[in-house]
Amino acid sequence: MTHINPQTMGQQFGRRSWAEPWKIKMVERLRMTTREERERALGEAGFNTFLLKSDDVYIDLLTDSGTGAMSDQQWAGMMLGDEAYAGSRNFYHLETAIQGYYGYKHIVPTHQGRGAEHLISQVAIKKGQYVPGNMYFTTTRLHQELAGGIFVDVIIDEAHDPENLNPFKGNIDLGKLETLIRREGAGKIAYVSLAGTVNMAGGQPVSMANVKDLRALCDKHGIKLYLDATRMVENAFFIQEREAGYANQPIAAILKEFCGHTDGAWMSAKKDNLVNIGGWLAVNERVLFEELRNLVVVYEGLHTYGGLAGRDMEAMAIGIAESVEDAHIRSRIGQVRYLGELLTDWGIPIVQPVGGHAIFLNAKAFYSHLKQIEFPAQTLAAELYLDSGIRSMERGIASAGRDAKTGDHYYPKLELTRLTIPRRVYTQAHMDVVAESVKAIFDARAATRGLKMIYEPKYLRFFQARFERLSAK
Ligand code: P71
Repeated sequence: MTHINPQTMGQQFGRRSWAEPWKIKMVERLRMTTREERERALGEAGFNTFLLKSDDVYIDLLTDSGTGAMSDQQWAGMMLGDEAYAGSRNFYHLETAIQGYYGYKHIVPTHQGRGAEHLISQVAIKKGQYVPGNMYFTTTRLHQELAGGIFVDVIIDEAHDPENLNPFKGNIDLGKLETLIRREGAGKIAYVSLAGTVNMAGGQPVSMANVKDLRALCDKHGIKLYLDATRMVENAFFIQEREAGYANQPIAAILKEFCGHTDGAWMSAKKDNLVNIGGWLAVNERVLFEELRNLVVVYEGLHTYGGLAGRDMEAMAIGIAESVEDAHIRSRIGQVRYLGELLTDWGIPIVQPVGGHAIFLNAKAFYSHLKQIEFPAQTLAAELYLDSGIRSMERGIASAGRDAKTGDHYYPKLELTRLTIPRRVYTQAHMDVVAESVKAIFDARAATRGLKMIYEPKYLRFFQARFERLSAK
């Protein structure tokens, strides 16, 4: 060793360090694998990280969905499950938590986010209506389309540019939305579908100013505004950090104010709400609620459990309260940001600014020698797994699917590989291992070959598609 200049994480970036507002009570062993074992596992999985067995994975960054660690309080809550078929007391705790923290009036529990998406899409979309939104999310758009809706992306152009530093890249372009309303007429718009920290754009937030303007525009035309609240607490953090007037407001207050500008929300509680399973729908309008409450019994379960056990609802109610604590959200996003700062410093192309839940590697820039149809983001996920057993997720051409009318692939501008950080699970040392592995495959990128798809399922193809490595040219 020639030179040692040890620095803490904070010192490396010229600031004081933060640390997690919790300590660890229980640990889960991880299995380490050899390169040969990983070659075999990836081959069997058809180069698709969704098809790997989790026992073959070392650090699992596939998703932050349902992969978080619950607190001792939440585990204690699990023991308080009231497993009555009807009227479980845990449902009323959950209802009170959602009403208190998100501010909506009527609550319908669902087994997870897509259960809620299904219900709201079936009830609020008439065949042939448009559903404008701030970039698509796979399950959200599919449910809107299955209900006969036509999704229209009205996010600001900057969102499609991985290098653009706009602090609120999740914003809706009001001009684009107004053009659609003028062209088609307000009656042809089912509702505006707004998501907090836009997943597919890199976890990019929506500003309070944008939701206020949207509210005014929707009111002018008599259009409803519904929110995908899945990562809305993370969105509130960015408002606190970046938007004038919010620096001294608690996260809980910002969250409630934001939701107050919308007519209702659907939720995958597996993210912000710190549970392993669960979701909900919440609306203010009584008539709509009655319809949703009627439909939930067809697809999910009775309206006081929606496909969940009583204990799951209790854990969710407690998780909601924990999720809006400022110290929690600061350390959660701080960890994501730490990984982002390392990679940025090393010149590795990632989506900027770093968003709330993940680092998105810009696979197009990473493997600039690959064509998009050679699946650069899928290739990157495969190489990262082979190097170190880290599992990531493709968010590019495979995820985008095909145009239902023409049958052609969608060619999304963003071709990304997502390193998604579970909440309260991994340490800073894990982040260092991840960063070094990304650098190793970046340094070896010139020799990397792409993939071809050899099996393609009809719906949400990325989950089960299989690939093969292209032979050397
Ligand atoms: C994520 C997921 C889970 C997922 C879903 C589909 C493909 C791959 C992974 C789920 C979301 C989400 C947003 C913004 C609704 C859902 C569906 N995300 N809205 O990012 O991010 O919720 O999974 O509970 O059904 O890995 P659900």
